[in-house]
Amino acid sequence: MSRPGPEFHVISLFPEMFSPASLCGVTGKAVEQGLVGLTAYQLRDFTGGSIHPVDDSPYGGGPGMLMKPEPVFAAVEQVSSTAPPGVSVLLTPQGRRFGQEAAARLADEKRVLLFCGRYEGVDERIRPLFDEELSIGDYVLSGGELAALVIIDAVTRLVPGVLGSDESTRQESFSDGRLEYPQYTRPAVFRGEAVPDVLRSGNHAEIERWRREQSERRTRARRPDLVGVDRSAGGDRGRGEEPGDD
Ligand code: 6GU
Repeated sequence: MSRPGPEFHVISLFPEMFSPASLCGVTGKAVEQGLVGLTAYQLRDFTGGSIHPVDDSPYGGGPGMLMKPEPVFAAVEQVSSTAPPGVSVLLTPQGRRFGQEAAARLADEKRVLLFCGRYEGVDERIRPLFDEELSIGDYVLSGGELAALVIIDAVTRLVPGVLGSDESTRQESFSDGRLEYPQYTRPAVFRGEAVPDVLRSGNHAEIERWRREQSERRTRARRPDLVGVDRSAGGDRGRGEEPGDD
């Protein structure tokens, strides 16, 4: 029987960066239980000899080094030919922004190949090798490795059986485009701050109504882009009081 989630195949100059994902936390457990696969390959192993470099200077001049096409083609072609069919992704700050929707889409694949760009970029001729290009946000990382780890984590959480049923229900709340409501545990009063009475009332209908309203309010204040409201109306930097908070 095939596994419920994808096989991740990552090609990188730093494959050792992926060991923690195989060993720790939610992704580690998913790998251990065979719910997803995770294999990291050293790009240098595809150069056909130790003296062959993986990078070179750009034609036309300019700063930095680029990843050469030959080892990238060799690696992607070999991994694709042995792994089940699926999608291949180039990780680059120029890619489309990765989000929960892309995570859900990748979770349905049998195989996800992630190629981690390094140096100042890649030779343009490698782009057509990939089905898509993804970025995790508008900032520059030193390489695609951390982006690959983010994607592996977000996708793995969506694979059936990876999370307990409580946690998967909670996860779904981000998929409906709302931020989570405020939560509290004991003590009932901490440094003078009390837990809202409604949460201790035992009235489940009221609790649910309060949570929905808080969720809505918080989303409008912090992420107006998620509710289709003009961003400039906000000004909250992510941990201030929501308007109307008491
Ligand atoms: Cl996928 N790669 C790099 N180098 N930087 C990034 C990124 C990817 N996503 C956001 N910044």
